[in-house]
Amino acid sequence: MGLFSKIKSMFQKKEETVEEEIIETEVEEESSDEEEVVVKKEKKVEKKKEEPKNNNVKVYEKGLTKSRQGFVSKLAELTNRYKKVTDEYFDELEEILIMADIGVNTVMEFIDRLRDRVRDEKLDDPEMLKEIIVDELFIIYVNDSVLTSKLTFNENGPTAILFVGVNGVGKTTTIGKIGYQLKNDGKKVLLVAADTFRAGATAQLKEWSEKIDVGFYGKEEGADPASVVYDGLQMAKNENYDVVLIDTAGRLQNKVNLMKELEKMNKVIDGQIEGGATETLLVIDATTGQNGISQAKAFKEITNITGIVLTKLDGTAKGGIVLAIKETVGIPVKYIGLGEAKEDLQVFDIEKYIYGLFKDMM
Ligand SMILES: Nc1nc2c(ncn2[C@@H]2O[C@H](COP(=O)(O)OP(=O)(O)O)[C@@H](O)[C@H]2O)c(=O)[nH]1
Ligand SMILES: [Mg+2]
Repeated sequence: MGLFSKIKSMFQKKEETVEEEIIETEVEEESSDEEEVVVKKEKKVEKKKEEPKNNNVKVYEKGLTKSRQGFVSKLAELTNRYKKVTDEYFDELEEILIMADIGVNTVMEFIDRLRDRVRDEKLDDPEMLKEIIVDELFIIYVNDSVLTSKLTFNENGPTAILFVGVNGVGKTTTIGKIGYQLKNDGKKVLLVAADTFRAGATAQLKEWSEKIDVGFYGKEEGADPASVVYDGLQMAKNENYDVVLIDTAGRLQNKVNLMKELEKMNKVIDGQIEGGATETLLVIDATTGQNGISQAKAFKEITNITGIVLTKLDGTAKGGIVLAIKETVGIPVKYIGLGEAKEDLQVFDIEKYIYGLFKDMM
């Protein structure tokens, strides 16, 4: 059995158990028309979202709908159209994967590997290739690296987590969402507004702190970000906060300045907390595709990134970008954003992701 089949049977078993619990609705559903079924299924997802700890696969399914409908349906269509695996088949497959923003180099390497397998295993039926394609995409992601979605926490004293990324990618929103999850995990959370550059950024973070009911520290617009971090950490220590989430301004246009600014903030954190910031999370907007990959490369050059948050996956067919990031940047995706609300953030799970992306294909 291939990897995908394993993942599929894993999650479909789970789905069965969930459905058993709501057997009454299930009966009603069977007698109603298709539209009603869709509505009811959506309600189930909503219900799950109220419990952020419940990392249900349905959230992945829903959030990856656009990606699935995009390139996965194209893959299925390709398979139906070709009776035999030919050079033209590979050319078309290559194009579909590039369109899904998997990244040209990744796709080339992937196609080479696929060609080798087709030759070695004497496969010529596109139907059999479908599962191998999924397996190989999975292998690209896992590629003998340790897959750590978990955040590292500081054992003694507050944990500081820096959020970096260009304007508009979803940093502030992500801080709100992560703050919400951490708070639900029983941690005392402080949001620190070190994006003093953009007008309204501080107010926006404050709003989030009120929405999720956690602490907040900020200064006036134009204040020195490092001084905001300093005072924020003082507050965190005095008031026994567990986690400090620090919002920053990601002005990549001026790389040298940004590098200096981040260095200065890190120095302040190092001086206040032994071991410094345990995480620097880079936030990337999935809808920007290859542009997001370039941002990741640029940020990697100027500071030590420990993980990536990929936002707005709900609004794009470019779900393949997760694989491209791992391949080209080598930094694990730790969270994915699947909407604008406080619940719309998931710890990244490659198995659920693959399932959400390909579930209609087999
Ligand atoms: N659909 C969707 N929108 C998002 C997501 N994350 C953030 N946004 C939206 O993206 C916009 C910019 O977010 P913001 O947090 O202000 O970005 P920042 O400039 O990096 O701090 C806002 O309208 C957010 O609601 C997501 O996962 N999905
Ligand atoms: Mg912001």
